[in-house]
Amino acid sequence: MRKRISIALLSAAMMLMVSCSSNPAPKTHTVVIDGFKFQPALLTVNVGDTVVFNNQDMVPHNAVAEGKFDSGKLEQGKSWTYTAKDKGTFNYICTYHPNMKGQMIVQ
Ligand SMILES: [Cu+2]
Repeated sequence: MRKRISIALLSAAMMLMVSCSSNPAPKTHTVVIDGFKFQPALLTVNVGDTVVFNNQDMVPHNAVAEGKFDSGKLEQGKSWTYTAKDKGTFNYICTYHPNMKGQMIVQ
């Protein structure tokens, strides 16, 4: 009887440790570039998450946060994946069309 209780306690303690120590699993977010817009234009992610930029427009675009990330030229249908490493608020643009603006908040 006593042994059974201690095993139950041990497994409960282990479950608690697992749920407390692990960060939330990384997520994948998608920013679709369509109609000369980043959609969504404002995106909040956690460190470790990945963000896929996918260009659906017929013209090339990019996503550039100066000193932070640069997708390179994205032709129609092409994707680029960024893994969020540093916390902060990052404004980015398409350098071909500087009126295209987006913001990524990494927390
Ligand atoms: Cu563009």
